Amino acid sequence: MNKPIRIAVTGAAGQIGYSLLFRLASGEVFGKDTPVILHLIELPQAIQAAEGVAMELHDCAFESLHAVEIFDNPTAGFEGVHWALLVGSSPRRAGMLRKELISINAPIFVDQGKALLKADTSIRCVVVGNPCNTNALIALSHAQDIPSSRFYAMTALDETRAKYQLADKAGCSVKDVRKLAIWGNHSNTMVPDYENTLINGKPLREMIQDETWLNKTFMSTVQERGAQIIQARGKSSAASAASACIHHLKAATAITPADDVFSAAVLSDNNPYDIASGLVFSFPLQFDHAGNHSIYPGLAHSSALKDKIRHTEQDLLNEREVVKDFLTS
Ligand code: NAX
Repeated sequence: MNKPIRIAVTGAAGQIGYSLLFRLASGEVFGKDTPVILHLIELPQAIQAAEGVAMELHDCAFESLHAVEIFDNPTAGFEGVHWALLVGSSPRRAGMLRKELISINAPIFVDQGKALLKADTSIRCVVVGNPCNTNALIALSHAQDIPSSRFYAMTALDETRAKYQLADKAGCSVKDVRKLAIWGNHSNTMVPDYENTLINGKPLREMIQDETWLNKTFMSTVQERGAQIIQARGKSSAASAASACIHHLKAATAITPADDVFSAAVLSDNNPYDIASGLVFSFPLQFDHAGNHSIYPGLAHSSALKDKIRHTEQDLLNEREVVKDFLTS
């Protein structure tokens, strides 16, 4: 047996938590020989629901699930953890502006950033709770002893949404779609980069020549997918978001193939694409054997796509302005 791995999940009794925890417990990510200890972190009023989730986790009798511990605060909940998955956040209510949502969530991520200092020295953190890029920026700014390169905001769901659309249009398998980068904010300004995507190792445009579909239908389908799902299901994406989080963990713990990239939002300092510093911005990444990432360099863009990337950069600059009082200098 390997050494146990402790994984904290905030918002453990929420929709995404309900899909994510079972897949973490199953051994799917870290292997069946790695015991998993889950830290379920919830608000005090949702602890009873978290206890119900814990019962169900035990009832699955997963061989790799070593223990489930429940916490009503991040300071105790993050103690000794190797991965922190920050899923919980305050939801957007009817009539609430995005700016208000950002301000309500900011203090949560100040506290969680500070609490992460209790984690294992190897801690890596994935922020899922929205607005995830800006929440990650706040958390990393308050966890200054932890290298900022260990913080990601999740854009893997945007990547898998885009991958499916392109595979469906090209009539190929999703595994044939490679080098699909997601740029910027996990909001409807995010840019799925079809210009650099490969299908079966060839430029995508050799397979898909329908420019109107690419520029309009594809782009808006991916950017608006979250809203479409809410409209159809009456609830936001949950199983697909949990699946994307699993996908992120697998990608971040394996060497990225040379002909592929994996997208996640990371601190933009010293990036090779002239994006402003001090943002948590989604880039195409490659991971090495030690779990360190580098931003994949040298991708070229048309002026139309460059404009879209500038627009999502501005979106993040605006969000940063809203939370400037919650950032450490
Ligand atoms: P739910 O409302 O079902 O669950 C959220 C849970 O978080 C609740 O149980 C709540 O009690 C808990 N919570 C709230 N504040 C907390 C805190 N300070 N500490 C611990 N727990 C806390 O939401 P769910 O559908 O699970 O979505 C969670 C977050 O993921 C939302 O912010 C949502 O917008 C975001 N998403 C992010 C995605 C991404 O790709 N990055 C996609 C899916 C999703 O929209």
